[in-house]
Amino acid sequence: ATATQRLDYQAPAFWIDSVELTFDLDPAKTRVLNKMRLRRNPDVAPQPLRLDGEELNLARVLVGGAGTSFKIEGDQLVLENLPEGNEPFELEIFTTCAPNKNTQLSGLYVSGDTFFTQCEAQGFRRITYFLDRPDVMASYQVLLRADKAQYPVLLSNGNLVESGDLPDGRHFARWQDPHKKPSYLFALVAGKLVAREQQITSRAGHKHLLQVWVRPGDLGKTEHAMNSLMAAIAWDETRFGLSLDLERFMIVATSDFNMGAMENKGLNIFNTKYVLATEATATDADFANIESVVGHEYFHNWTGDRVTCRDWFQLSLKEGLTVFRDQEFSQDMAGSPSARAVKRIEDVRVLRTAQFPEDAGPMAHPVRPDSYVEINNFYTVTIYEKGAEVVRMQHNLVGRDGFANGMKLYFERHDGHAVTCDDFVQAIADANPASPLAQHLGAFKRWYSQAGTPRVHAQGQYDAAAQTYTLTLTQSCPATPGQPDKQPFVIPVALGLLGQDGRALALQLEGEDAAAGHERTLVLHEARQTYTFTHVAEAPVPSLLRGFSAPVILECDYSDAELLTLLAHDGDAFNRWEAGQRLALRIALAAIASDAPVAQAAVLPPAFVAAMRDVLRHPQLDAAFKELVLTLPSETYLAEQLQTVDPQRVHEVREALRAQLARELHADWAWAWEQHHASGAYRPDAASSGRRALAGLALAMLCLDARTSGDTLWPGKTYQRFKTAANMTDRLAALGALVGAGHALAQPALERFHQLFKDDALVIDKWFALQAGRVDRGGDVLPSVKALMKHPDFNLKNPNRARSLVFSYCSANPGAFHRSDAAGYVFWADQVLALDAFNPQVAARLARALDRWSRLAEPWRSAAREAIARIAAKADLSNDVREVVTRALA
Ligand code: B3K
Ligand code: ZN
Repeated sequence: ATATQRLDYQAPAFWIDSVELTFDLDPAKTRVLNKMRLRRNPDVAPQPLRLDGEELNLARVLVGGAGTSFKIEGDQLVLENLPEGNEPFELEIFTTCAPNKNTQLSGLYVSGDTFFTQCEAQGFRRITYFLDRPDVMASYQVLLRADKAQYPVLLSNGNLVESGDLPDGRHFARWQDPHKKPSYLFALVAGKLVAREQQITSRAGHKHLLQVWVRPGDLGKTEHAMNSLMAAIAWDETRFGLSLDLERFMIVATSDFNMGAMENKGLNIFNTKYVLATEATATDADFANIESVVGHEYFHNWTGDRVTCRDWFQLSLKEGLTVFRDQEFSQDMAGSPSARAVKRIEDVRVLRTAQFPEDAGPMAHPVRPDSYVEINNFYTVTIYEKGAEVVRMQHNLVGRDGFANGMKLYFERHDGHAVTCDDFVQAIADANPASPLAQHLGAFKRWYSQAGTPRVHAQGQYDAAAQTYTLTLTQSCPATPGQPDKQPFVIPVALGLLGQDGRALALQLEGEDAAAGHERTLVLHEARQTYTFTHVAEAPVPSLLRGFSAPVILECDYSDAELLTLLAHDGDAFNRWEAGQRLALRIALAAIASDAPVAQAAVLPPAFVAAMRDVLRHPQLDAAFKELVLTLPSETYLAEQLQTVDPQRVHEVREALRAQLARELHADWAWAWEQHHASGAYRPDAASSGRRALAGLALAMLCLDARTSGDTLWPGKTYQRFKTAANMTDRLAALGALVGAGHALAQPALERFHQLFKDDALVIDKWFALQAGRVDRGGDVLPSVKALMKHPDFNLKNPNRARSLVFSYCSANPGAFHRSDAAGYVFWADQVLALDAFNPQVAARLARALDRWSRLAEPWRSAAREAIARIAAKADLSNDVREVVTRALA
């Protein structure tokens, strides 16, 4: 397979103005008639028409109603004898495909007894021959025909214009999309589905019909998704003045889906995981995810659908922007400043534990990549989460109103077009000509072109005589594949200064007439810059990169005392949390590096334990925030700080520190549980879910401590809680506490849980995931994962199930996965190969689990390399997996 290069972009030689698609739906053989109106692109030299098509059976091609000659070259249909000149002409193509054989879940496929499509990025070519590229935007009219009893519901994009019965028990529905769109936004659904419906009137005064379509038994689980959709619609109107542009907006849920959800115009298709929820079956995290994914896909209606990407290298144009929008939405929904900060911390945690490693590994790529072999491999945390950070920096550099104006200009300029990341930044800058963004535009755009996580080093110097504080910031960025040298980035550093007693100091820079508030943002744009603050009456503690104002690694030589001051007093909640994480990191890294046995090396000093107790017992802090502070940095995050990683040492050190926190704060955990566990009526709001999160952590710690103390009271209470819990969050927390502590009650609880929920696939996913993700004790997780692979409920072909068991073990449980006998890696390679035989996209995700192999210590390093090489040695790998393992071994 050859790589596609960004700089090779060429405008299409033809435009497709309109498409009429007719489907005769049949699982084994669906017939597709594709009638297009095309014309030559006058800006491009005359050339043959090359249409993409994959796994299609071609029956007939007509130009202007008459037969024509054609060639098949690889995956393209080539037409040379087309009318000359710029007049539109009609092209008809008849093909068939086999949806029931489509195990890749890309294109038209069957899930249960229902037809679904997934066309992004290049699935439309698996439905019909087409110019399957995002810059070809056409008007779509779709006629669906199918057996009425088996497929009573027939859906596609846009408005239903006609429907009725046909002979032989068949029926039809005709849909018309009022908006032009690229082929990746096409969708159809056909099957036995029911809808929750809602009529709304927008702020703009228009009426809309909202529908959430699910299998008949699931209707009772759609309320939260519908509420989230209504909230998202209202939010986009208020925050950005963007209204729903369709009479009807539909969400459909399927249990077979490669990812989370898809923003097809007017017909979003969702993984059931991000639609279905009741308090009995879904956790607080599920409720929050549903809100954010429903929001995300809805927000795409403007950022993605109305303005789309010129080519797939511009993917972050829609994804980074839309993640930024969904993160802002979730923060606004969370409400209080503290709840917003909790959401921000959670988002940063994802960035740092998933994107930073990606940016430091073999798959590192810029937010706007330069080349790819398989575009599906580039739906990454870099494109999404780092892309969102790059948008957030723009937002912060021009201010909230400035950004709103920038968005307005972006839509004025580009509505209805397929554009580039440059076009976006240009619009934000042009709407804010006096902003630091406009001032440093060229350099700022390096965030799009340079991969790697920049490091910012901060050095402070206090001059008591002069009452000045001088802060020197230097930046650097490590080499990444294909990019040995980097130019300086534009890095907004939001900061404040704290006095020794923790109060915020006024900030006045040299040359300024007066102090300007207690927080400001420095814009670091050179390799090294120095800032002098004046009228500083005492040696300050700097609070830097507040709110995580840029996606960088901040190095600052804080003393423990300074970090304790920040943890106790910082007015910025993010940095308050960060100070605690830095302290824990420091302790853990020293213990990991030490030659002493874990039991002696991994010890939390009394000051740290006391600080944790103060946070836990703090009268003002929110429970959700406490839960985040009291959670130690993950094994993955710890490993990222090391040059050479002994994953077992990392695991053991973290477990030892956790056990100490469980032991020494025993009375405090018991207090926290008593204070927070009482559950009234279930509500998934930020405050109540924060209380449940803290109570859950307390229970886990109390059970963990019981493991060594021999206490039977708390495990007994936990089992009781598990049995009587009124909602899934509490029930799963109790189950997780028993399983995590390896308590004897875990087994009966797991059996009972399965028995209770055996008919609910999403809950059974949790049951698998909990067991695959549990704390490893002496290598006991892998044997149980292998046993679970043989469980009658396990099915590798269902992506959710594969993720719940195989990914939870290989990608989310480093202590269990990195076995010194290499058995984890052997298992991984087997599963990648097994998945690749029928679903390359999912296989390639799993193939990423060993991205960071070259940092492992021996014997893990060699064993990992061997496992990757075994995959690479397979002759008939998919392009997807081939690209991942080739990069890993490069
Ligand atoms: N745009 C889709 C992702 C498509 C993934 C294709 N492999 C979902 C989203 O980001 O909203
Ligand atoms: Zn998206």
